[in-house]
Amino acid sequence: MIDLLLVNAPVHDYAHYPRTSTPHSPPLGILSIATAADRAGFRVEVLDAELERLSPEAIVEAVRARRPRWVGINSFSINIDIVSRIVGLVCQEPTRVVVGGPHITNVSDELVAKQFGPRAVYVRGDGERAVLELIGGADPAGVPGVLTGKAAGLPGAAMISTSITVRPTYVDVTAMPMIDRRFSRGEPFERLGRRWYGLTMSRGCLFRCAFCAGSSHSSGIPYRVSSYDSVFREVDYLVGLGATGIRVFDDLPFKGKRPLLDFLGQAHRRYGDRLAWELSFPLQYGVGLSADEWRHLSEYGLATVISGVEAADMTLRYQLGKRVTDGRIWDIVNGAARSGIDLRFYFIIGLPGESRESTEQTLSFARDLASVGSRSGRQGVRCLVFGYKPMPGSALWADLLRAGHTEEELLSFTDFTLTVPEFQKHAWRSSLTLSELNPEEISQMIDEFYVQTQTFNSDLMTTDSPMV
Ligand code: B12
Ligand code: SF4
Repeated sequence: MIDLLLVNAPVHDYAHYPRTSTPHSPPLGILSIATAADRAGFRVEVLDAELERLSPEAIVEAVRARRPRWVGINSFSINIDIVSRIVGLVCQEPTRVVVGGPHITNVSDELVAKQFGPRAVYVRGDGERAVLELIGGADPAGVPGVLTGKAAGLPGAAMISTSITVRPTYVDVTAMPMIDRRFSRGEPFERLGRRWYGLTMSRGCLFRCAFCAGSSHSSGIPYRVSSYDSVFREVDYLVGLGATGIRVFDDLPFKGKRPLLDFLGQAHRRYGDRLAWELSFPLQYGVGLSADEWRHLSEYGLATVISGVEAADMTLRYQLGKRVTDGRIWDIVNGAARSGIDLRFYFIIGLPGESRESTEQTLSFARDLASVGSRSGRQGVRCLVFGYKPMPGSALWADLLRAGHTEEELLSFTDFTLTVPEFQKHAWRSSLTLSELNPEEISQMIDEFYVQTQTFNSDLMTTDSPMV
Protein backbone atom coordinates (compact mmCIF):
# COMPACT_ATOMS: atom_id res chain seq x y z
CA MET A 1 0.00 0.00 0.00
CA ILE A 2 1.34 3.43 -0.82
CA ASP A 3 0.94 6.46 1.44
CA LEU A 4 0.45 9.14 -1.19
CA LEU A 5 -0.51 9.20 -4.85
CA LEU A 6 0.06 12.64 -6.34
CA VAL A 7 -1.91 13.45 -9.48
CA ASN A 8 -0.94 16.17 -11.95
CA ALA A 9 -4.46 17.04 -13.10
CA PRO A 10 -5.06 17.06 -16.86
CA VAL A 11 -5.43 20.41 -18.65
CA HIS A 12 -8.40 19.11 -20.70
CA ASP A 13 -10.99 16.38 -20.18
CA TYR A 14 -9.40 13.73 -22.36
CA ALA A 15 -12.56 11.64 -22.43
CA HIS A 16 -13.81 14.30 -24.85
CA TYR A 17 -10.80 16.32 -25.97
CA PRO A 18 -8.34 15.17 -28.67
CA ARG A 19 -5.29 13.49 -27.18
CA THR A 20 -2.79 15.29 -29.39
CA SER A 21 0.73 15.93 -28.17
CA THR A 22 1.81 19.38 -27.03
CA PRO A 23 5.14 20.37 -25.46
CA HIS A 24 5.57 18.81 -22.04
CA SER A 25 5.98 20.82 -18.82
CA PRO A 26 6.96 18.76 -15.79
CA PRO A 27 4.68 19.40 -12.78
CA LEU A 28 7.48 20.72 -10.57
CA GLY A 29 5.18 21.49 -7.62
CA ILE A 30 3.85 17.93 -7.49
CA LEU A 31 7.36 16.54 -7.98
CA SER A 32 8.69 18.69 -5.14
CA ILE A 33 5.98 17.43 -2.77
CA ALA A 34 6.69 13.84 -3.85
CA THR A 35 10.39 14.32 -3.11
CA ALA A 36 9.72 15.82 0.34
CA ALA A 37 7.37 12.96 1.26
CA ASP A 38 9.79 10.33 -0.04
CA ARG A 39 12.64 11.86 1.99
CA ALA A 40 10.44 11.72 5.08
CA GLY A 41 10.05 7.96 4.58
CA PHE A 42 6.56 7.80 3.01
CA ARG A 43 5.80 5.63 0.00
CA VAL A 44 4.88 7.95 -2.84
CA GLU A 45 3.86 7.70 -6.49
CA VAL A 46 3.16 10.39 -9.08
CA LEU A 47 0.54 10.04 -11.78
CA ASP A 48 1.05 12.65 -14.49
CA ALA A 49 -2.46 12.62 -15.95
CA GLU A 50 -1.63 15.47 -18.32
CA LEU A 51 1.38 13.66 -19.75
CA GLU A 52 -0.65 10.47 -20.15
CA ARG A 53 -3.78 12.34 -21.33
CA LEU A 54 -5.97 10.54 -18.78
CA SER A 55 -9.70 11.13 -18.40
CA PRO A 56 -11.17 11.60 -14.87
CA GLU A 57 -12.49 8.03 -15.01
CA ALA A 58 -9.06 6.64 -15.91
CA ILE A 59 -7.56 8.55 -12.97
CA VAL A 60 -10.09 6.95 -10.61
CA GLU A 61 -9.20 3.54 -12.06
CA ALA A 62 -5.55 4.25 -11.31
CA VAL A 63 -6.45 5.22 -7.73
CA ARG A 64 -8.41 1.99 -7.32
CA ALA A 65 -5.52 -0.07 -8.62
CA ARG A 66 -3.02 1.53 -6.21
CA ARG A 67 -5.22 1.95 -3.10
CA PRO A 68 -3.20 4.84 -1.62
CA ARG A 69 -3.88 6.16 1.90
CA TRP A 70 -3.94 9.70 0.51
CA VAL A 71 -4.45 11.17 -2.98
CA GLY A 72 -3.10 14.67 -3.69
CA ILE A 73 -4.32 16.62 -6.71
CA ASN A 74 -3.23 20.00 -8.09
CA SER A 75 -5.70 22.53 -9.38
CA PHE A 76 -5.41 25.46 -11.80
CA SER A 77 -8.33 27.81 -12.23
CA ILE A 78 -8.76 26.64 -15.80
CA ASN A 79 -9.43 22.99 -15.16
CA ILE A 80 -11.51 23.26 -11.97
CA ASP A 81 -14.52 21.54 -13.48
CA ILE A 82 -12.33 18.58 -14.38
CA VAL A 83 -10.55 18.59 -11.01
CA SER A 84 -13.80 18.88 -9.11
CA ARG A 85 -15.13 15.83 -10.98
CA ILE A 86 -11.96 13.90 -10.18
CA VAL A 87 -12.16 14.95 -6.52
CA GLY A 88 -15.85 13.95 -6.35
CA LEU A 89 -15.08 10.50 -7.78
CA VAL A 90 -11.94 9.90 -5.73
CA CYS A 91 -13.71 10.94 -2.50
CA GLN A 92 -15.99 7.92 -3.00
CA GLU A 93 -12.97 5.63 -2.77
CA PRO A 94 -11.47 4.46 0.56
CA THR A 95 -8.77 7.16 0.57
CA ARG A 96 -8.25 10.67 1.93
CA VAL A 97 -7.97 13.51 -0.57
CA VAL A 98 -5.93 16.71 -0.46
CA VAL A 99 -6.16 19.38 -3.16
CA GLY A 100 -3.66 22.22 -3.65
CA GLY A 101 -2.16 24.54 -6.24
CA PRO A 102 -2.66 28.10 -7.44
CA HIS A 103 -6.45 27.94 -7.69
CA ILE A 104 -7.01 26.83 -4.09
CA THR A 105 -4.57 29.49 -2.91
CA ASN A 106 -6.51 32.40 -4.38
CA VAL A 107 -10.25 31.72 -4.20
CA SER A 108 -12.57 32.11 -1.21
CA ASP A 109 -13.17 29.38 1.38
CA GLU A 110 -16.78 29.10 0.30
CA LEU A 111 -15.94 28.60 -3.34
CA VAL A 112 -13.36 25.92 -2.53
CA ALA A 113 -15.98 23.99 -0.59
CA LYS A 114 -18.64 24.50 -3.26
CA GLN A 115 -16.39 23.39 -6.09
CA PHE A 116 -14.74 20.42 -4.45
CA GLY A 117 -16.98 19.35 -1.57
CA PRO A 118 -16.65 18.77 2.18
CA ARG A 119 -14.74 15.49 2.14
CA ALA A 120 -11.36 16.67 0.91
CA VAL A 121 -8.88 18.98 2.62
CA TYR A 122 -7.23 21.90 0.87
CA VAL A 123 -3.77 23.45 1.03
CA ARG A 124 -3.19 27.12 0.28
CA GLY A 125 0.33 27.99 -0.87
CA ASP A 126 3.31 25.61 -0.90
CA GLY A 127 2.38 21.99 -0.29
CA GLU A 128 5.62 20.32 0.85
CA ARG A 129 5.31 20.83 4.62
CA ALA A 130 1.51 20.71 4.90
CA VAL A 131 1.24 17.42 3.00
CA LEU A 132 3.88 15.79 5.22
CA GLU A 133 1.90 16.75 8.29
CA LEU A 134 -1.37 15.50 6.80
CA ILE A 135 -0.11 12.12 5.69
CA GLY A 136 1.77 11.87 8.97
CA GLY A 137 -1.59 11.92 10.74
CA ALA A 138 -1.91 15.52 11.97
CA ASP A 139 -5.36 16.99 12.53
CA PRO A 140 -5.96 19.01 9.31
CA ALA A 141 -7.56 21.84 11.28
CA GLY A 142 -4.24 22.49 13.02
CA VAL A 143 -1.94 22.44 9.97
CA PRO A 144 -0.85 25.88 8.70
CA GLY A 145 -2.28 26.65 5.25
CA VAL A 146 -4.88 23.88 5.45
CA LEU A 147 -8.57 24.52 4.94
CA THR A 148 -11.03 21.74 5.64
CA GLY A 149 -13.99 21.39 3.33
CA LYS A 150 -16.29 20.97 6.31
CA ALA A 151 -15.34 24.30 7.85
CA ALA A 152 -15.61 26.29 4.68
CA GLY A 153 -19.27 26.99 4.15
CA LEU A 154 -21.26 24.01 2.95
CA PRO A 155 -24.73 23.44 4.43
CA GLY A 156 -24.35 22.33 8.00
CA ALA A 157 -20.82 23.68 8.26
CA ALA A 158 -19.69 25.63 11.26
CA MET A 159 -18.93 28.80 9.38
CA ILE A 160 -19.96 30.53 6.16
CA SER A 161 -17.18 32.53 4.63
CA THR A 162 -16.77 34.30 1.32
CA SER A 163 -13.27 35.40 2.17
CA ILE A 164 -9.90 33.73 2.54
CA THR A 165 -9.68 32.90 6.25
CA VAL A 166 -6.78 30.46 5.99
CA ARG A 167 -3.68 32.26 4.74
CA PRO A 168 -1.29 30.47 2.39
CA THR A 169 1.68 28.70 3.87
CA TYR A 170 5.13 28.88 2.28
CA VAL A 171 8.42 27.07 2.58
CA ASP A 172 12.03 28.20 2.74
CA VAL A 173 13.06 27.25 -0.80
CA THR A 174 16.73 27.04 0.15
CA ALA A 175 15.85 24.24 2.59
CA MET A 176 13.96 22.14 0.03
CA PRO A 177 15.63 18.97 -1.29
CA MET A 178 16.24 19.02 -5.02
CA ILE A 179 13.52 17.29 -6.99
CA ASP A 180 14.10 13.56 -7.28
CA ARG A 181 13.66 12.82 -10.98
CA ARG A 182 12.67 9.22 -10.39
CA PHE A 183 9.21 10.73 -9.94
CA SER A 184 9.24 12.56 -13.27
CA ARG A 185 8.10 10.43 -16.20
CA GLY A 186 8.06 13.23 -18.77
CA GLU A 187 11.71 14.19 -18.50
CA PRO A 188 13.91 14.63 -20.32
CA PHE A 189 11.72 16.07 -23.07
CA GLU A 190 13.31 16.21 -26.50
CA ARG A 191 13.24 19.52 -28.38
CA LEU A 192 15.45 20.99 -31.05
CA GLY A 193 17.87 18.11 -30.73
CA ARG A 194 18.40 18.53 -26.97
CA ARG A 195 17.38 16.65 -23.82
CA TRP A 196 15.60 19.14 -21.55
CA TYR A 197 14.85 19.08 -17.84
CA GLY A 198 12.71 21.61 -15.95
CA LEU A 199 14.13 23.61 -13.06
CA THR A 200 12.68 25.93 -10.45
CA MET A 201 15.01 28.35 -8.70
CA SER A 202 12.58 30.97 -7.38
CA ARG A 203 8.94 31.27 -6.42
CA GLY A 204 6.56 34.17 -6.96
CA CYS A 205 7.18 37.44 -8.78
CA LEU A 206 7.81 41.04 -7.78
CA PHE A 207 5.92 42.69 -10.64
CA ARG A 208 2.20 43.50 -10.46
CA CYS A 209 0.79 42.82 -13.92
CA ALA A 210 -2.95 43.41 -13.69
CA PHE A 211 -4.09 40.08 -15.21
CA CYS A 212 -1.59 37.85 -13.40
CA ALA A 213 -2.12 35.35 -10.61
CA GLY A 214 1.59 34.48 -10.35
CA SER A 215 2.60 37.78 -8.77
CA SER A 216 3.44 37.73 -5.08
CA HIS A 217 1.08 40.70 -4.82
CA SER A 218 -1.76 38.39 -5.98
CA SER A 219 -1.08 35.45 -3.69
CA GLY A 220 0.42 37.32 -0.72
CA ILE A 221 3.29 34.81 -0.74
CA PRO A 222 6.72 36.51 -0.71
CA TYR A 223 9.15 36.25 -3.60
CA ARG A 224 11.91 33.77 -2.76
CA VAL A 225 15.06 32.60 -4.55
CA SER A 226 17.29 29.59 -4.04
CA SER A 227 21.02 30.03 -3.51
CA TYR A 228 23.28 29.53 -6.55
CA ASP A 229 24.96 26.69 -4.65
CA SER A 230 21.77 24.70 -4.33
CA VAL A 231 20.75 25.47 -7.93
CA PHE A 232 24.11 24.29 -9.24
CA ARG A 233 23.89 21.13 -7.14
CA GLU A 234 20.59 20.37 -8.88
CA VAL A 235 21.99 21.22 -12.33
CA ASP A 236 24.99 18.93 -11.65
CA TYR A 237 22.49 16.17 -10.91
CA LEU A 238 20.52 16.88 -14.11
CA VAL A 239 23.68 16.97 -16.21
CA GLY A 240 24.54 13.61 -14.64
CA LEU A 241 21.18 12.32 -15.89
CA GLY A 242 22.08 13.46 -19.41
CA ALA A 243 20.53 16.96 -19.55
CA THR A 244 21.69 19.12 -22.45
CA GLY A 245 19.04 21.79 -21.92
CA ILE A 246 17.57 23.40 -18.80
CA ARG A 247 14.16 25.06 -18.96
CA VAL A 248 13.71 27.33 -15.95
CA PHE A 249 9.93 27.44 -15.41
CA ASP A 250 9.86 30.32 -12.91
CA ASP A 251 8.16 33.61 -13.66
CA LEU A 252 11.04 35.67 -12.31
CA PRO A 253 14.20 33.61 -11.91
CA PHE A 254 16.41 36.74 -11.98
CA LYS A 255 15.76 40.19 -10.54
CA GLY A 256 17.40 42.01 -13.44
CA LYS A 257 20.11 41.67 -16.07
CA ARG A 258 23.09 41.63 -13.62
CA PRO A 259 22.04 38.45 -11.80
CA LEU A 260 21.09 36.84 -15.13
CA LEU A 261 24.51 37.53 -16.67
CA ASP A 262 26.24 36.55 -13.46
CA PHE A 263 24.37 33.24 -13.09
CA LEU A 264 24.73 32.16 -16.72
CA GLY A 265 28.40 33.22 -16.72
CA GLN A 266 29.03 30.97 -13.71
CA ALA A 267 27.00 28.16 -15.29
CA HIS A 268 29.04 28.43 -18.48
CA ARG A 269 32.31 28.23 -16.56
CA ARG A 270 30.97 25.10 -14.86
CA TYR A 271 29.30 23.26 -17.76
CA GLY A 272 30.92 24.79 -20.88
CA ASP A 273 28.88 24.53 -24.07
CA ARG A 274 27.12 21.37 -22.91
CA LEU A 275 24.00 23.16 -21.71
CA ALA A 276 21.40 25.37 -23.38
CA TRP A 277 19.03 27.47 -21.24
CA GLU A 278 15.46 28.65 -21.68
CA LEU A 279 13.98 31.11 -19.20
CA SER A 280 11.49 33.91 -18.57
CA PHE A 281 12.81 37.43 -18.41
CA PRO A 282 10.37 40.35 -18.17
CA LEU A 283 10.43 42.92 -20.99
CA GLN A 284 11.23 45.66 -18.45
CA TYR A 285 14.59 43.98 -17.80
CA GLY A 286 15.18 42.90 -21.40
CA VAL A 287 15.21 46.52 -22.63
CA GLY A 288 18.35 47.19 -20.61
CA LEU A 289 20.48 44.59 -22.41
CA SER A 290 23.22 45.99 -24.68
CA ALA A 291 24.44 44.26 -27.86
CA ASP A 292 27.50 43.01 -25.97
CA GLU A 293 25.36 41.61 -23.18
CA TRP A 294 23.11 39.76 -25.66
CA ARG A 295 26.28 38.30 -27.19
CA HIS A 296 27.56 37.19 -23.77
CA LEU A 297 24.23 35.57 -22.95
CA SER A 298 24.37 33.68 -26.22
CA GLU A 299 27.95 32.54 -25.50
CA TYR A 300 26.78 31.36 -22.08
CA GLY A 301 24.20 29.08 -23.75
CA LEU A 302 20.99 31.12 -23.47
CA ALA A 303 18.82 29.65 -26.23
CA THR A 304 15.37 31.15 -25.60
CA VAL A 305 13.99 34.09 -23.64
CA ILE A 306 10.29 34.16 -22.80
CA SER A 307 8.49 37.48 -22.16
CA GLY A 308 4.93 38.73 -22.00
CA VAL A 309 4.12 41.58 -24.39
CA GLU A 310 0.37 41.09 -23.82
CA ALA A 311 -1.11 43.89 -25.96
CA ALA A 312 -0.15 46.10 -28.89
CA ASP A 313 -2.17 49.11 -27.83
CA MET A 314 0.24 51.15 -25.71
CA THR A 315 -2.30 52.44 -23.22
CA LEU A 316 -3.57 48.93 -22.61
CA ARG A 317 -0.07 47.46 -22.41
CA TYR A 318 0.88 50.08 -19.81
CA GLN A 319 -2.32 49.49 -17.83
CA LEU A 320 -1.52 45.80 -17.73
CA GLY A 321 1.86 46.59 -16.21
CA LYS A 322 4.21 46.21 -19.20
CA ARG A 323 5.66 49.70 -19.49
CA VAL A 324 7.71 49.12 -22.63
CA THR A 325 7.26 50.80 -26.03
CA ASP A 326 7.13 49.04 -29.41
CA GLY A 327 10.50 50.59 -30.29
CA ARG A 328 12.14 49.00 -27.24
CA ILE A 329 10.51 45.65 -28.03
CA TRP A 330 12.05 45.77 -31.52
CA ASP A 331 15.41 46.59 -29.86
CA ILE A 332 15.04 43.37 -27.86
CA VAL A 333 14.14 41.45 -31.02
CA ASN A 334 17.17 42.83 -32.86
CA GLY A 335 19.56 42.27 -29.95
CA ALA A 336 18.38 38.67 -29.54
CA ALA A 337 18.30 37.95 -33.29
CA ARG A 338 21.85 39.23 -33.84
CA SER A 339 23.17 36.99 -31.09
CA GLY A 340 21.18 33.93 -32.19
CA ILE A 341 18.85 33.84 -29.17
CA ASP A 342 15.23 32.87 -29.80
CA LEU A 343 12.35 34.77 -28.24
CA ARG A 344 8.94 33.56 -27.18
CA PHE A 345 6.37 36.29 -26.66
CA TYR A 346 2.98 35.93 -24.96
CA PHE A 347 -0.11 37.96 -25.87
CA ILE A 348 -3.63 38.17 -24.43
CA ILE A 349 -6.76 39.08 -26.38
CA GLY A 350 -10.29 39.76 -25.16
CA LEU A 351 -9.20 41.75 -22.10
CA PRO A 352 -12.02 43.43 -20.13
CA GLY A 353 -13.37 46.37 -22.13
CA GLU A 354 -10.97 45.75 -25.05
CA SER A 355 -12.18 46.94 -28.46
CA ARG A 356 -12.16 44.83 -31.64
CA GLU A 357 -9.62 47.25 -33.09
CA SER A 358 -7.23 46.78 -30.16
CA THR A 359 -7.52 42.98 -30.47
CA GLU A 360 -6.75 43.14 -34.18
CA GLN A 361 -3.80 45.41 -33.46
CA THR A 362 -2.41 42.86 -30.98
CA LEU A 363 -2.74 40.01 -33.48
CA SER A 364 -1.13 42.06 -36.22
CA PHE A 365 1.80 42.99 -33.92
CA ALA A 366 2.20 39.33 -32.94
CA ARG A 367 2.22 38.34 -36.65
CA ASP A 368 4.90 40.96 -37.40
CA LEU A 369 7.06 39.76 -34.54
CA ALA A 370 6.62 36.07 -35.37
CA SER A 371 7.53 36.66 -39.01
CA VAL A 372 11.04 37.72 -37.92
CA GLY A 373 11.72 33.99 -37.70
CA SER A 374 10.63 33.41 -41.26
CA ARG A 375 12.95 36.16 -42.50
CA SER A 376 16.01 34.93 -40.62
CA GLY A 377 15.46 31.31 -41.67
CA ARG A 378 15.64 30.34 -37.96
CA GLN A 379 12.81 30.11 -35.54
CA GLY A 380 13.70 33.54 -34.15
CA VAL A 381 10.50 34.78 -32.54
CA ARG A 382 7.49 32.65 -31.62
CA CYS A 383 4.27 34.26 -30.47
CA LEU A 384 1.61 32.59 -28.34
CA VAL A 385 -1.85 34.13 -28.04
CA PHE A 386 -4.12 33.47 -25.04
CA GLY A 387 -7.79 34.31 -24.65
CA TYR A 388 -8.20 36.43 -21.51
CA LYS A 389 -9.39 34.50 -18.46
CA PRO A 390 -9.95 36.21 -15.12
CA MET A 391 -7.40 34.75 -12.69
CA PRO A 392 -8.20 34.76 -8.96
CA GLY A 393 -6.03 37.10 -6.96
CA SER A 394 -5.16 39.38 -9.89
CA ALA A 395 -6.00 43.09 -9.97
CA LEU A 396 -8.36 42.61 -12.95
CA TRP A 397 -10.15 39.84 -11.05
CA ALA A 398 -10.72 42.24 -8.14
CA ASP A 399 -12.02 44.91 -10.59
CA LEU A 400 -14.45 42.43 -12.14
CA LEU A 401 -15.72 41.37 -8.70
CA ARG A 402 -16.22 45.03 -7.81
CA ALA A 403 -18.13 45.46 -11.08
CA GLY A 404 -20.66 42.91 -9.80
CA HIS A 405 -19.50 39.56 -11.16
CA THR A 406 -19.35 36.57 -8.82
CA GLU A 407 -16.31 34.32 -8.47
CA GLU A 408 -18.24 31.47 -10.08
CA GLU A 409 -19.23 33.55 -13.09
CA LEU A 410 -15.67 34.72 -13.61
CA LEU A 411 -14.43 31.14 -13.45
CA SER A 412 -16.64 29.93 -16.22
CA PHE A 413 -14.13 28.85 -18.87
CA THR A 414 -14.44 26.85 -22.08
CA ASP A 415 -11.76 24.93 -23.94
CA PHE A 416 -11.66 24.73 -27.72
CA THR A 417 -9.64 22.91 -30.34
CA LEU A 418 -7.20 24.45 -32.78
CA THR A 419 -6.41 23.63 -36.38
CA VAL A 420 -2.72 23.64 -35.36
CA PRO A 421 -2.89 21.30 -32.33
CA GLU A 422 0.55 22.15 -31.00
CA PHE A 423 -0.90 25.10 -29.05
CA GLN A 424 -3.85 23.23 -27.57
CA LYS A 425 -2.58 23.21 -24.00
CA HIS A 426 -3.53 26.89 -23.83
CA ALA A 427 -6.76 26.68 -25.84
CA TRP A 428 -9.03 27.97 -23.09
CA ARG A 429 -11.10 31.15 -22.95
CA SER A 430 -13.62 32.84 -20.70
CA SER A 431 -17.24 31.90 -21.41
CA LEU A 432 -18.23 35.49 -20.60
CA THR A 433 -18.25 38.36 -23.07
CA LEU A 434 -15.88 40.75 -21.34
CA SER A 435 -14.60 42.66 -24.38
CA GLU A 436 -16.17 43.87 -27.62
CA LEU A 437 -15.61 40.38 -29.03
CA ASN A 438 -17.72 37.43 -27.97
CA PRO A 439 -16.05 34.21 -26.74
CA GLU A 440 -16.49 32.35 -30.07
CA GLU A 441 -14.87 35.19 -31.98
CA ILE A 442 -11.91 35.06 -29.62
CA SER A 443 -11.34 31.32 -30.21
CA GLN A 444 -11.72 31.85 -33.93
CA MET A 445 -9.18 34.66 -34.02
CA ILE A 446 -6.67 32.61 -32.04
CA ASP A 447 -7.19 29.70 -34.42
CA GLU A 448 -6.73 31.91 -37.48
CA PHE A 449 -3.59 33.43 -35.98
CA TYR A 450 -1.93 30.02 -35.59
CA VAL A 451 -3.01 28.90 -39.05
CA GLN A 452 -1.67 32.06 -40.69
CA THR A 453 1.65 31.90 -38.85
CA GLN A 454 2.06 28.13 -38.80
CA THR A 455 5.01 27.91 -41.17
CA PHE A 456 7.19 30.24 -39.10
CA ASN A 457 5.59 30.18 -35.63
CA SER A 458 5.55 26.45 -35.02
CA ASP A 459 7.98 24.65 -32.79
CA LEU A 460 9.02 22.21 -35.46
CA MET A 461 9.91 19.44 -33.08
CA THR A 462 6.33 18.94 -31.87
CA THR A 463 3.90 16.73 -33.74
CA ASP A 464 0.18 16.46 -34.03
CA SER A 465 0.16 12.69 -33.91
CA PRO A 466 -2.18 11.19 -31.35
CA MET A 467 -0.58 10.05 -28.11
CA VAL A 468 -0.64 6.36 -27.40
C1 B12 B 1 5.14 25.84 -15.31
C2 B12 B 1 3.77 26.45 -15.34
C3 B12 B 1 2.83 25.84 -16.13
C4 B12 B 1 3.09 24.53 -16.85
C5 B12 B 1 3.08 23.32 -15.90
C6 B12 B 1 1.99 23.31 -14.90
C7 B12 B 1 2.07 22.21 -13.87
N1 B12 B 1 1.27 21.18 -14.02
O1 B12 B 1 2.81 22.31 -12.91
C8 B12 B 1 1.99 24.54 -17.96
C9 B12 B 1 2.61 25.01 -19.26
C10 B12 B 1 1.26 23.22 -18.22
C11 B12 B 1 1.07 25.59 -17.44
C12 B12 B 1 -0.16 25.77 -17.99
C13 B12 B 1 -1.04 26.69 -17.54
N2 B12 B 1 -0.84 27.64 -16.63
CO1 B12 B 1 0.77 27.81 -15.67
N3 B12 B 1 2.27 28.17 -14.73
C14 B12 B 1 3.45 27.62 -14.62
C15 B12 B 1 4.37 28.45 -13.72
C16 B12 B 1 5.17 29.40 -14.60
C17 B12 B 1 5.33 27.69 -12.82
C18 B12 B 1 4.70 26.58 -11.99
C19 B12 B 1 5.76 25.89 -11.22
O2 B12 B 1 6.27 24.86 -11.64
N4 B12 B 1 6.15 26.46 -10.07
C20 B12 B 1 7.12 25.89 -9.20
C21 B12 B 1 6.46 24.85 -8.27
C22 B12 B 1 7.47 24.34 -7.25
O3 B12 B 1 5.41 25.50 -7.60
P1 B12 B 1 3.85 25.21 -7.84
O4 B12 B 1 3.63 24.55 -9.14
O5 B12 B 1 3.11 26.44 -7.57
O6 B12 B 1 3.52 24.16 -6.71
C23 B12 B 1 3.48 24.48 -5.33
C24 B12 B 1 2.11 24.95 -4.84
O7 B12 B 1 1.28 25.48 -5.83
C25 B12 B 1 1.52 23.76 -4.19
N5 B12 B 1 0.87 22.73 -4.98
C26 B12 B 1 0.91 22.48 -6.29
N6 B12 B 1 0.26 21.34 -6.58
C27 B12 B 1 -0.20 20.84 -5.43
C28 B12 B 1 -0.92 19.69 -5.15
C29 B12 B 1 -1.25 19.41 -3.83
C30 B12 B 1 -1.99 18.17 -3.51
C31 B12 B 1 -0.88 20.31 -2.80
C32 B12 B 1 -1.28 20.03 -1.42
C33 B12 B 1 -0.18 21.48 -3.08
C34 B12 B 1 0.17 21.72 -4.39
O8 B12 B 1 2.66 23.14 -3.64
C35 B12 B 1 3.71 23.17 -4.61
C36 B12 B 1 5.03 23.07 -3.94
O9 B12 B 1 5.23 24.10 -3.02
C37 B12 B 1 3.32 29.20 -12.87
C38 B12 B 1 3.78 30.49 -12.28
C39 B12 B 1 4.20 30.35 -10.85
N7 B12 B 1 4.80 31.37 -10.40
O10 B12 B 1 3.95 29.39 -10.16
C40 B12 B 1 2.19 29.37 -13.84
C41 B12 B 1 0.73 29.40 -13.34
C42 B12 B 1 0.64 28.34 -12.26
N8 B12 B 1 -0.03 29.03 -14.51
C43 B12 B 1 -1.10 29.67 -14.60
C44 B12 B 1 -2.00 29.52 -15.67
C45 B12 B 1 -3.13 30.53 -15.73
C46 B12 B 1 -1.84 28.51 -16.58
C47 B12 B 1 -2.78 28.21 -17.76
C48 B12 B 1 -4.21 28.31 -17.42
C49 B12 B 1 -2.39 29.08 -18.93
C50 B12 B 1 -3.48 29.33 -19.93
N9 B12 B 1 -3.82 28.40 -20.72
O11 B12 B 1 -3.98 30.42 -19.95
C51 B12 B 1 -2.42 26.77 -18.12
C52 B12 B 1 -3.38 25.80 -17.44
C53 B12 B 1 -2.82 24.52 -17.01
C54 B12 B 1 -3.85 23.60 -16.44
N10 B12 B 1 -3.42 22.51 -15.86
O12 B12 B 1 -5.03 23.82 -16.51
C55 B12 B 1 -1.32 30.59 -13.44
C56 B12 B 1 -2.28 29.92 -12.47
C57 B12 B 1 -3.33 30.79 -11.95
C58 B12 B 1 -4.46 29.98 -11.43
N11 B12 B 1 -5.16 30.53 -10.49
O13 B12 B 1 -4.74 28.90 -11.84
C59 B12 B 1 0.14 30.76 -12.91
C60 B12 B 1 0.24 31.10 -11.42
C61 B12 B 1 0.78 31.85 -13.80
C62 B12 B 1 0.29 33.22 -13.69
N12 B12 B 1 1.24 34.08 -13.84
O14 B12 B 1 -0.84 33.58 -13.55
N13 B12 B 1 1.59 26.32 -16.47
S1 SF4 C 1 3.00 38.56 -15.81
FE1 SF4 C 1 5.04 37.80 -15.34
S2 SF4 C 1 6.17 39.66 -14.77
FE2 SF4 C 1 4.01 40.17 -14.59
S3 SF4 C 1 3.48 39.77 -12.44
FE3 SF4 C 1 2.99 37.94 -13.65
S4 SF4 C 1 4.75 36.63 -13.45
FE4 SF4 C 1 5.39 38.70 -12.88
